[in-house]
Amino acid sequence: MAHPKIEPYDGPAGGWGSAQSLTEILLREEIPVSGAALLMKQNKPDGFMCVSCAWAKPAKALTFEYCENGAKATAWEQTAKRCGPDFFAEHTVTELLGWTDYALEEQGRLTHPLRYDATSDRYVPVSWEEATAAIGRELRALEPKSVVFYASGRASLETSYMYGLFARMYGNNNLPDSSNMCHEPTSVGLKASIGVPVGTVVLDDFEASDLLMFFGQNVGSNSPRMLHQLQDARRRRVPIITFNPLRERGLERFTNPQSVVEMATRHATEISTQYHQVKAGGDIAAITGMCKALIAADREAQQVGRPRILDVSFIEEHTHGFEAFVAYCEAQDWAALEAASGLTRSAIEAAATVYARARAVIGIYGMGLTQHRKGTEAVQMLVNLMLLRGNVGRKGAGLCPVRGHSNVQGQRTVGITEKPELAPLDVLKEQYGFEPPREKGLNTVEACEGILSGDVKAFVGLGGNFVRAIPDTVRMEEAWRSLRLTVQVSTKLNRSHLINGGQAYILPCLGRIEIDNQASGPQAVSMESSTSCFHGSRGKTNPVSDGVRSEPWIVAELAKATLHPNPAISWDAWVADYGTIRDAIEATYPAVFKDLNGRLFEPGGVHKPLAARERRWETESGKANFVVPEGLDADPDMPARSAESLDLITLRSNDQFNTTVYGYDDRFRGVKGTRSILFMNVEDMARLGFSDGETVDVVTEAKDELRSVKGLRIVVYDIPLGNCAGYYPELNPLIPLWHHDEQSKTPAAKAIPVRILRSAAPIHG
Ligand SMILES: Nc1nc2c(c(=O)[nH]1)N[C@H]1C(S)=C(S)[C@@H](COP(=O)(O)OP(=O)(O)OC[C@H]3O[C@@H](n4cnc5c(=O)[nH]c(N)nc54)[C@H](O)[C@@H]3O)O[C@H]1N2
Ligand SMILES: Nc1nc2c(c(=O)[nH]1)N[C@H]1C(S)=C(S)[C@@H](COP(=O)(O)OP(=O)(O)OC[C@H]3O[C@@H](n4cnc5c(=O)[nH]c(N)nc54)[C@H](O)[C@@H]3O)O[C@H]1N2
Ligand SMILES: [Mo]
Repeated sequence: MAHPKIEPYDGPAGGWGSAQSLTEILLREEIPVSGAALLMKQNKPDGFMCVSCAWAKPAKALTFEYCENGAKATAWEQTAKRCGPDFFAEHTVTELLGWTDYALEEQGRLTHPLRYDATSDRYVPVSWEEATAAIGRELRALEPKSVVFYASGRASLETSYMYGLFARMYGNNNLPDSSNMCHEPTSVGLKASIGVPVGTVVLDDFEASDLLMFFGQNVGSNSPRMLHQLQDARRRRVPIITFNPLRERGLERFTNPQSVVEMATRHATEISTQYHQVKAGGDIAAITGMCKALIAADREAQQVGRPRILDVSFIEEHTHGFEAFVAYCEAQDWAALEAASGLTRSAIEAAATVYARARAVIGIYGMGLTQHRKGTEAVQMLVNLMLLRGNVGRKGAGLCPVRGHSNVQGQRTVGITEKPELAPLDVLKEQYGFEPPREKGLNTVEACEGILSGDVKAFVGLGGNFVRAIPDTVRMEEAWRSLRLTVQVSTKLNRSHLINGGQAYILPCLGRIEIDNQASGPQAVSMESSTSCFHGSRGKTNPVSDGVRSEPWIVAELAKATLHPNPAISWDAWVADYGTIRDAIEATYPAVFKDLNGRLFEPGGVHKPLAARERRWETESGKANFVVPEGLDADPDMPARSAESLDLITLRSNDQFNTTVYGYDDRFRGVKGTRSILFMNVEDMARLGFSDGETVDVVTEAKDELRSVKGLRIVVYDIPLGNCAGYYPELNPLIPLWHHDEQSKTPAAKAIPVRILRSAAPIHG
């Protein structure tokens, strides 16, 4: 690896930096020409849906409806490199464990089903028949409650529906998914507050909005196509207010790489009109302050006979809990709000002033809001702010959680959930004539607890890199080895394959970009975007190898090998024609998926009906609920913190998709050639006696065992006092498993109490 370089980057998001970074990856993956032609089909009606983020796909697509990172994801999946049996013959699993995440995936696409052979410590080729039969045998021998069926959020609606059904027919609701580590506070918080577990805005709302607010979402790296909506909004002089501890480039300025004029003139649009560097976990306090300011301004308006600030008729007709919420806000003291948010009263009031003037506001948020001990309360606090001025269920206004994986929201819609009440079990019972399990299943954190305690004995993963994505990686890796069976359906080699159970299988699958030929011809699949629109997707390139199979095929074979035959299901017929899976989905959810097959390629997608958009509140109170948080503290039950303690934020770079590391540069943050970084405030650094560029170790300040990551290089950075930041997944060993959102159990990856130690042994890389 080249020498790491740290130097501030002053280019905009998008722009020439983006064009160059994209060219580099196309060349590295050895697909410059076909890659470029392929990208023209990305996110278009009748094309394929990007395998990167879940951002909405417009009805009128741009010529290039993709972004730097979506294109990188396509290049990464469509690489010319292959990782077949020869590779595994050459390398033992023990050897591969010493490789980086980058090096593992960089071997290219997996081409053959593989079985772990303990004698040679290698993965060896196995036939599909043998693999599925052996897995079926093991699963039949196990107690169903001891098996976990994980899903990362990429698999299609069709695959996910079959997978959930398979788990339930097998006998459990142990269906954790990546959203348990991601937007679960959205599913829990929005459901309780406004009666829908998902965002309420659609793409058109952006055109009608006159204020956008961003809380903890890094648009420039993680959903760059959204920058077009932001640029349009700024052209209409719509203000954008951002709350983020870090000054993220995409939230500062953007040059549209698809605009010849902008590229030639190096013109950049300013994105945020106010940028508040809130402390990690300080959002509840910041938003409370805004609400307090609005309530005060409303009282004042009332006294002098000016128009009200609060939307009183909306509050009366549509909400519950208003008085208690007002009492809570008024009881808060500004000094405490300032301390907990890290913002000044005047900064918070400035945000409130702009909010009070706007007619239609969209509240956009991501992991900065959800991945906290009080993540669900933070989401609900944002809802409170929106309710004060009736900003839900109105054109141009609403909540916009930016979902992660391209079909993570859709998986939940078709039954991937550990919560039995969220799946239509009675319908499934009727439709397929079996008795679905009614007991609550395991979510991600509970599955980890089960693995630690030994109650969980087998793990099946539909995509993802579970062992790397979860908290407490070192402890979890150790416990993982005692699993009896691990099965990973995957496209590329990752660490979860190498921490194998007693019996371990890697089942390589087709990616969404590839043509999926079945008995009735080439198949389409479907997914759901962040804005609850269903889209069809057709593969365009030849399969990477004859050895791989489609995800629906693999799930069907596993089901057939495990379950008793059921006359109400022909897994083979489903695989022969995915349209019949969509018919089955429609039969299970008739209101949601009405005529899914007929409308699969409608430009702009098929909207899922959402009660809250029409101001129907499917909550316990029958109203939209104001929810009073328990307190301002983002981390309620940490022991007394030492003076050396900092809150660590784990982040994505601009060169990764979750645990998939595309490269070692984080252009926007000025880091080149390394991911072993600790961003620190210059004053904290001086106060604690460290210097810029020094190598340090980081330990978790936790009541139980010692957790540490060694050999991080300090980079002085513009970050609030008391906070520091570094990259996920390298820092996951620092997150205690118990350090999760109290309500949704989403690991709290954004404010981990840590201490920094002078490094015993410098390690670079
Ligand atoms: N290219 C690319 N695209 C992706 C992904 C990827 O890895 N790469 N991942 C996908 C997935 S699964 C997801 S979930 C999304 C994730 O996308 P994001 O939701 O953007 O997640 P993070 O990168 O973790 O960044 C969170 C942001 O929150 C800020 N932040 C941290 N703590 C706080 C806080 O306490 N308060 C506030 N207000 N802000 C805070 C951070 O500075 C950062 O800018 O992106 C998806 N899209
Ligand atoms: N510290 C910290 N931890 C975090 C986070 C954080 O911000 N900080 N973020 C959390 C979040 S938001 C998420 S969503 C999780 C992500 O957790 P996961 O979804 O489990 O992880 P990914 O890195 O997205 O999974 C990558 C792997 O998926 C496989 N894959 C890729 N495409 C396909 C496909 O089409 N089909 C199949 N079957 N497999 C495929 C490849 O083998 C690849 O190696 O991580 C969480 N962990
Ligand atoms: Mo995510």
